[in-house]
Amino acid sequence: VQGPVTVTVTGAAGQIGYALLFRIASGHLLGPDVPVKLRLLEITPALKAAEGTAMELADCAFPLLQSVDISDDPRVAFDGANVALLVGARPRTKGMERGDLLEANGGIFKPQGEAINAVAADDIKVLVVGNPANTNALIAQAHAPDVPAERFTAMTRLDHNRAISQLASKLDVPVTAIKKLTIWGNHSATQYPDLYHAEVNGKVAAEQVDEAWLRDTFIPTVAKRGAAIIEARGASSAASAANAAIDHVYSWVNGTPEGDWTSAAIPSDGSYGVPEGLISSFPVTAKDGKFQIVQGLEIDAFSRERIDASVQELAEERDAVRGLGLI
Ligand code: NAX
Repeated sequence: VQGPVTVTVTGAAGQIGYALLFRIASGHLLGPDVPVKLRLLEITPALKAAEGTAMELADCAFPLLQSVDISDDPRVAFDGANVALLVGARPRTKGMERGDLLEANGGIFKPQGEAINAVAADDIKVLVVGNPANTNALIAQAHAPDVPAERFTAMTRLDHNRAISQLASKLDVPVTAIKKLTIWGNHSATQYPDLYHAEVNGKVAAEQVDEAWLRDTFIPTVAKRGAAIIEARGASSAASAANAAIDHVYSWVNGTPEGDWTSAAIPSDGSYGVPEGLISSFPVTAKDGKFQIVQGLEIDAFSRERIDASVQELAEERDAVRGLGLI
């Protein structure tokens, strides 16, 4: 039997936090045999709400949940953390320029990176959910020089799951028929969901749909799904985002199945022409607690153009945070 794993969740009193914590505590993040200690990080005004959530967690009497601690101090919340889910972020408000958004998030992810560097466990794995996720991950990573760079990742698993669901519905097949889907690039409207390497019942997905649907319906539907959810619910994706965060960490820790891969934004090693160090989404497998970029895929001109555009946006975000002195 494995010892307890300490999981820190930031933005714990937010709507994703509310959907996430109960699934972590019930064993879905790490596995049904792994005890969990939860650490919740919130800003001071939200501590009371976090305490309310902790009361509900207690009321579930989850067999795997050993403790819940709440703090507004990153040095306390990340102490001994094995897994950190960085969900809390500064949203873009009306009239906010990109520079202001990046700066506000720098004020969150810089001290969190420093705290992770100082007090987290040696095997810390970080998933950034809070937007702009890829660049927030880059900021946190830059302030944690003692943590191996590849432990900082950002979430594109929700986009991945959305793409699988859209394709399955179009072809009227179960989601389990779809393998090797890839989201490339940034978690933003420029992301590229790739059907040229994806398989449906073992056959190339792009060959089973017409190109106009792929280009004019599928890609924009996946990329703009977040906005469609806001339009319908009056609030942004929460349970599906929490589910994707669970999937990302579960794959990272427990591995991806043979004959399939998933999507995650991880530091580039230069593969597929993505500049080294950018935290960009790739096709990845996971084994022994490590993500690896799937190698050797041929990239056609259609895909190349879209991957390059999204990667270009990531490079611009990196240059902007560099210009602001955040990395
Ligand atoms: P909420 O506004 O409901 O919750 C955010 C919480 O973070 C709040 O409780 C706030 O007090 C807390 N917070 C703010 N600053 C903090 C800090 N410095 N330390 C600790 N906590 C802090 O947002 P929610 O709907 O939960 O979304 C959270 C983030 O996920 C947003 O940035 C959102 O854009 C992002 N998303 C990312 C997705 C992805 O696929 N990567 C999809 C879903 C979601 O939109």
